Amino acid sequence: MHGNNSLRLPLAVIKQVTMSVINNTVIKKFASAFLLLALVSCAPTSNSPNASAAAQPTTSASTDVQKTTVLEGLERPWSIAWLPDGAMLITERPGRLRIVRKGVLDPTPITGVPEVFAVNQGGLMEVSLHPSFAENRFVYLTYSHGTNEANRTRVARATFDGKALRDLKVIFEVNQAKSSGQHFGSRIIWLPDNTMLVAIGDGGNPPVQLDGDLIRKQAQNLRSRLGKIVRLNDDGSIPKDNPFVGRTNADPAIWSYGHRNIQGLAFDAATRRVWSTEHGARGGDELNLAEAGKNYGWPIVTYSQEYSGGEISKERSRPGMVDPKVFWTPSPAPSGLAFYNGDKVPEWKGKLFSGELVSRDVRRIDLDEKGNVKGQQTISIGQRVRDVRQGPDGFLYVLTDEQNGQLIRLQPSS
Ligand SMILES: [Ca+2]
Repeated sequence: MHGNNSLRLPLAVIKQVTMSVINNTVIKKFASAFLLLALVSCAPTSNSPNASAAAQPTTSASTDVQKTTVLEGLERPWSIAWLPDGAMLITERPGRLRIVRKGVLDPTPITGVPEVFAVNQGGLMEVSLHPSFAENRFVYLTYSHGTNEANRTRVARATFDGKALRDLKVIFEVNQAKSSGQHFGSRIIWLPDNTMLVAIGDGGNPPVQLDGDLIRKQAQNLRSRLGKIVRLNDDGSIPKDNPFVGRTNADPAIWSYGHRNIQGLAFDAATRRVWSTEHGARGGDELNLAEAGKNYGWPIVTYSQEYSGGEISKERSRPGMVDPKVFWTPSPAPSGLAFYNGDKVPEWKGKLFSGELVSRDVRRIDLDEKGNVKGQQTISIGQRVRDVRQGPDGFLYVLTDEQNGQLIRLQPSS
């Protein structure tokens, strides 16, 4: 959670107010320069040894996107999935699965959802359909289960009969119980071989401990499922070609490791690239190109600092650990991530769209052929953004993490 940071909120507010009230292009350029100066001068990494090692592409504000509120009255919605008939399933973090048919939110939640531990960042999170949902009706949920003293992220599979979830079965869970309500992950994406990647958080911030040490160190422990992306078959079993299968002292479910708390996962089918976004603590949020067997460094290398302001690590990079494609300080708090592959909006094609909780916007990330970040644009939403998805109509859809959460459609205004 990007909470106790006195730095971020004022900047986010300045940015929002500045960008929304000023429409004159010249003044806007001046305002952008002012904001950049403000961000640079406040960046907590300024006294770090090699903080400037990674070149940071510039960010501009987008003005050509039309926003339409499609639905409201959702409580802390987390994830959305479209059924083949156009209906939408939406999770609400307190533990409800809602359905929207022909644009109308059914007042009665879907039954058969498991009981969840809905405290702080925990609750009902991802909803994802099997790639062959039309034939098998399989729906997958991720959620936190347990108590404040002992809880863990789970993945469950059920069949959806149009009204209720049937035959719900827990097909995967984190192998260690932890305390408190932080860092559960947990997104799901599907690969072309019908295996799924599931992102699991590192378990929490200091002072949360596990086995007598800070729990975040589990991200480097290959016997732990905390701080990992895991790869599973559609029934929760472990694929035989996972990178750590057969290796002693490693959990064979692990696909990549050294992650803090991934909240965005997206797959680019054309290049077969997996993109992930994860939160740092204070600053140092990351976009990563995730690959099998690789170590993404947390908490040994990071651009992030403790919420209290001290160093988590003096190291930003190390051989054998993968650098982020871009990092963000101060933390925008990235959430759902979409890779746009539609034909409806040609200027969006091949670009990433990252929801941002603290910045209350959607960040468009332009990539080159090698997957390096060329540029960034923010689309102001004005609410905490929890999820971003490409809808079947070829437009983008945003869920806002609010008590009266909304579903908002984004489309070019021209
Ligand atoms: Ca990293």
